Amino acid sequence: MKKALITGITGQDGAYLTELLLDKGYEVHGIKRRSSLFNTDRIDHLYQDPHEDHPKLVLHYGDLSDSTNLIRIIQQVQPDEIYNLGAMSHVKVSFDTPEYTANADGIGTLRLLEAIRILGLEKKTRIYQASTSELYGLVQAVPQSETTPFYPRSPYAVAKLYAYWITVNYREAYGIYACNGILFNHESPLRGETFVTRKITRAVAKIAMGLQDKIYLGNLDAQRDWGHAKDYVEAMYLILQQETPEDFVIATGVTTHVRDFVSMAFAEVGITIEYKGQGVDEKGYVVSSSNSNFQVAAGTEVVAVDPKYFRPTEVELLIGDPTKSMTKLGWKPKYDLKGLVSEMVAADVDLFQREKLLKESGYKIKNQFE
Ligand code: NDP
Ligand code: GDR
Repeated sequence: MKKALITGITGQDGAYLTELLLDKGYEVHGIKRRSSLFNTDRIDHLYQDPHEDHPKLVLHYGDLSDSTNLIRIIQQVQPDEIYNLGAMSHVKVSFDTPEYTANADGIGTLRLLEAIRILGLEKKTRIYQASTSELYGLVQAVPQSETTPFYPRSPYAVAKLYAYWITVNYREAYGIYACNGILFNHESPLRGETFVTRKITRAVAKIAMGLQDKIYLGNLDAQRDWGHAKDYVEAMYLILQQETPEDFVIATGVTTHVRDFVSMAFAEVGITIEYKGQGVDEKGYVVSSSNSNFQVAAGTEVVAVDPKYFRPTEVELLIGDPTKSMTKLGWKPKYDLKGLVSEMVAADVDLFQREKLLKESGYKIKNQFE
């Protein structure tokens, strides 16, 4: 039985990858951070009582900023594969916490690679590094492929640039099976609530149900190549199963404006919106019509731009070229954007039904400190 160790197991990708590897018969070990609240929501359905004989999913406390902890866990687990998904992954937040981001996202990768060396596991343990389309940053050429030059535009992307190259360097210097997956944006109902897609689908559900009036967004002109996280974790697995270690772009090859994602999400609840703006200071979107299930009056402003969500330096256009992964890995996405948006909006509508029912029955959800 193969053993995998996943950093970032409590995140969106960690949850889908855990499910995939358990299905494939792996014993999965994950590193979770100590938190003052439970932080394992996304993997609770996969949880196994540690008192059982040979549980297939085992969680270890740890952090990418702590070498001693990483070395100890890797020594104990002796993994065949490490998936380094742990990161401070929010681009905008990285401008507020640049040093922490460099430590976790950049040096964290070095710590894992060094742990493999220190423990003499160069020939046993394969490692996947969660690299990102943010490396391309300021557009040099499109579509972006494995040979397109990088030009990172945020502390997050700069930290990930270090992680990318240290992974390549340890592969070349020490013969470690170490690979970068350069993944373009991928989303799902498990996506963190502050990334733009999930922020939009949650707001659309709440607005349609009368639980929220409006959503404030930043740059609506940005373009992203959005795929489904379920498809993308499959690619991570495939990258570590090849004969020789290489880096791969994982993308759909289709790009969409943030403003069009907004319209698509509203369309899922039967609301058509019209853009009234002439620029960031103008009015946002208003409803032009809505169906009978979700009543939002025509003319209501449901989307507005708030410059507080702008980034000091933005990545305007991402569109990936997945030719290499399609030909060498045989990878092909099963979801398209329409299916992804549909699934995300439906999941959020479901989520907020409960809140709506409570509100309708006059129940006020009280803050526990009131
Ligand atoms: P999430 O933000 O959902 O998850 C990040 C995970 O990293 C969480 O489990 C988080 O723990 C953990 N983490 C954060 N800081 C540390 C730390 N210091 N030590 C250990 N663990 C830490 O990200 P995704 O699942 O979306 O992404 C997975 C990886 O892929 C990330 O590295 C991201 O940068 C990268 N990536 C993501 C893309 C995407 O579109 N989703 C595209 C390309 C790359 P906690 O739950 O406690 O916060
Ligand atoms: P990104 O994802 O920065 O591409 O990084 P995000 O969803 O945060 O932003 C996508 C684009 O939407 C614009 N935008 C907004 N973004 C957020 N978060 N909130 C808003 O209100 C908003 N309004 C407009 C952004 O400016 C941006 O252009 C994600 C992360 O998962 C990274 O970890 C990963 O490496 C990359 O995808 C690939």
